[in-house]
Amino acid sequence: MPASSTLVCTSLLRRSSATRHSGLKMSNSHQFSIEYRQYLRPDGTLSDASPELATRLDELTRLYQLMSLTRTFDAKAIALQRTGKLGTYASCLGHEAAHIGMGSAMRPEDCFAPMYREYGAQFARGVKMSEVLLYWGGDERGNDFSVPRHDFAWCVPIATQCLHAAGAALAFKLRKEPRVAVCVVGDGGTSKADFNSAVNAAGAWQLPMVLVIVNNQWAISVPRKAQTGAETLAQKGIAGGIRSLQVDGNDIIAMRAAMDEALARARADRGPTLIEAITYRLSDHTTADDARRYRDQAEVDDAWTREPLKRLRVFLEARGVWDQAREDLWKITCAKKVDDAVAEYLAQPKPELGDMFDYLYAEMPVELKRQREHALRFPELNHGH
Ligand SMILES: Cc1ncc(C[n+]2csc(CCOP(=O)(O)OP(=O)(O)O)c2C)c(N)n1
Ligand SMILES: [Mg+2]
Repeated sequence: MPASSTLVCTSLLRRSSATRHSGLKMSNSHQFSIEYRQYLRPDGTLSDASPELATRLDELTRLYQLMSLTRTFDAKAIALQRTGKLGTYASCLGHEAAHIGMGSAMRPEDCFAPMYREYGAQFARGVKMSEVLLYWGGDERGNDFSVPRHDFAWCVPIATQCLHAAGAALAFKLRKEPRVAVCVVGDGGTSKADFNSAVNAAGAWQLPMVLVIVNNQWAISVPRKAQTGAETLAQKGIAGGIRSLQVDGNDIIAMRAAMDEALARARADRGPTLIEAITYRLSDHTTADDARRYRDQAEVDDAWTREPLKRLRVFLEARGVWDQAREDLWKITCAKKVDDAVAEYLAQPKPELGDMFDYLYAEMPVELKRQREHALRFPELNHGH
């Protein structure tokens, strides 16, 4: 990675001057730099010294198509929720580059530990759109992805997936398998002990792990600034001895290149990486939220000027590999793929009512047995999605 292609931000936290502490031995341990990478600017132009990926127009077109498909899926999922066909749904609007940069860089044998809105990463890995819909429709079988079988299920308890990923990475290391565990956590999630424990484990054992913080500026209604006194979220990795950097999470080229590099290092047993992907949650937190109650529309409008799809489209059009006709055709393809997924989801037979009791305990506790019998006495509960 050419150093000239990066903007280097330096955070210097100095201890008070040595002269005022004469007699005390001072150390310089608080000095560090956080690198920030952006190649594809919001206006679709490319900075100098961009990585080789910027010349791979076929691959970038494929990534654009996947980002666009994910956005079509997202809009449809919200419409399904609004019309009573999904229970609730966490939108990924605005996160497409961060998510697809992650998922597309991974090898099938790597292991992904998602939270709850990284569909783009999962689609890149083969998870089906109908499986995502099934899960948000309240059916846990959606979590049992047909591919990849070894990825973790969605993890709503904030940041716990970081520990799962650290465990998987430790297993890969002990077995000497050239595989990497990738976990994703939100800006809010970095305030949790689970995240910090995972950072500690990854640093102490130099695990083959990539931790991606998707900093979308909000944890439901809590803004990034209220989450932590730390100037960057990336620096939380430095405390654990992990190579850490910031990336423009709306720049697919920077995101993917940073992932490629981090995965290659981890695979070669050269240690973990923490990537803080800076993006913005353009949607409500979930369909159960109304973000207008706590954030200004002006902030959202401003964030739209940096969103990830438009800049990539402008970039591809400027190189003659994309145009309005291709866009129109692709939109039709996306609508068809999403409609097919919705049909597949709606056609799924419901699980048996007893299933929600049956797989928790080897021996069912008496109270649960009683509840199960009670529920089965009302079979009408078992109708319809
Ligand atoms: C342990 C735990 N505490 C609280 C919650 C409720 N909760 C759900 S999402 C969320 C905010 C997460 O914000 P962030 O980590 O920034 O991720 P984002 O939703 O923005 O992607 C919270 C507090 C939870 N799911 N789990
Ligand atoms: Mg967040």
